[in-house]
Amino acid sequence: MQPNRFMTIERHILEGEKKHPHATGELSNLLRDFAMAAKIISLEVNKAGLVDILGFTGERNIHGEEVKKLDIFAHDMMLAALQHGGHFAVMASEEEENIIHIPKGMSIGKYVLLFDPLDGSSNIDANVSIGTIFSIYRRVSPEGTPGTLEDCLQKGVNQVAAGYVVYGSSTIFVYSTGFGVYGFTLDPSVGEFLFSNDDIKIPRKGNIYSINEGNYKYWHPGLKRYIKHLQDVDNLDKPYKSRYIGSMVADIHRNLLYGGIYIYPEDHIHKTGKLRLMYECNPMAFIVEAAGGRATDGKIRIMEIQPKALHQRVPIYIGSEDDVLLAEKFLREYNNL
Ligand code: AHM
Ligand code: MG
Repeated sequence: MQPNRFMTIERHILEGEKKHPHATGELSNLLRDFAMAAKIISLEVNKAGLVDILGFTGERNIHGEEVKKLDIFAHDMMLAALQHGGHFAVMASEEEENIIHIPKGMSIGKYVLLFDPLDGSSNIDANVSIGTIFSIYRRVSPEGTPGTLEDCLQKGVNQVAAGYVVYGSSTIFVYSTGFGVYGFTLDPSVGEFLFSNDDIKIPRKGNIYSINEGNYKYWHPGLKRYIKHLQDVDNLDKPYKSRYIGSMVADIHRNLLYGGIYIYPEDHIHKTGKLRLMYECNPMAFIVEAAGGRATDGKIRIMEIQPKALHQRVPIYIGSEDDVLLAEKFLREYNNL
């Protein structure tokens, strides 16, 4: 189906809600709050290069106001947009060590929010794509009480919604509640996210691999052989393309549309990988699986891993199903040689 060009994200969420007669509308409201936070972060990201031109000095701008680092700005904006709605019991962010309680005086809701406010932040100064990632769970602790760490440490399979925003050549918001994956592109002239990608499905097999190849010497033998296999014209009609932005959210978004595999492996330096289970791997796994893809740590489904700590890191192999399956096979066959 061709997306309706004048369907805003707000209308799309409302239409989706009508299909679920028992929906309370709460999830819809909080997704709308996200869209608002994303618009504000997007505006600020677009101004990033102007900081020097406008004479900002790092700590204070020309008005004597404190200049926040963009990832801290994004973190604060997410809290500002989402804390007040009464939807959440507790939150956690990649930028904060501990769980974030809802401030006193604000109502406490039944959902739990985990987010990475600005992923790929080393790319900001070079005008390269970055993103925001979020994940929503239902609380497990009793309603009406403050949320707990246990609410946050749920397996990815318990997510009720997840999504991301890529601030790239344009800003795109992608979300899923488990049934279909939908994309909305920000039209800056009207300040609205307009429906651009209906029911995104990842190709069953792609021809792109995304991995930091600079770490080759630290890799285990199975991964070395797998990547060599993808490059080897003796095994394939055509070698795979190598594409690595260094912003997970942008790399996975591209592979979601074109097909392929994204890997941040465990290796001799990164013993448990680099990326965070709760803020990066689970939400991206939820989206990619909802689009028909696969996400594992090389053996176990990402969303089946029982989290032990908020900032836990795990290896990740994510993307087109056949590509991830083949990577797992190489790990099984060659890692212990
Ligand atoms: P960040 O959360 O500090 O931005 O780090 C996460 C990022 C991912 O977006 C990206 O894929 C990865 O780190 C890149 O790491 P490396 O530079 O080791 O390849
Ligand atoms: Mg991150």
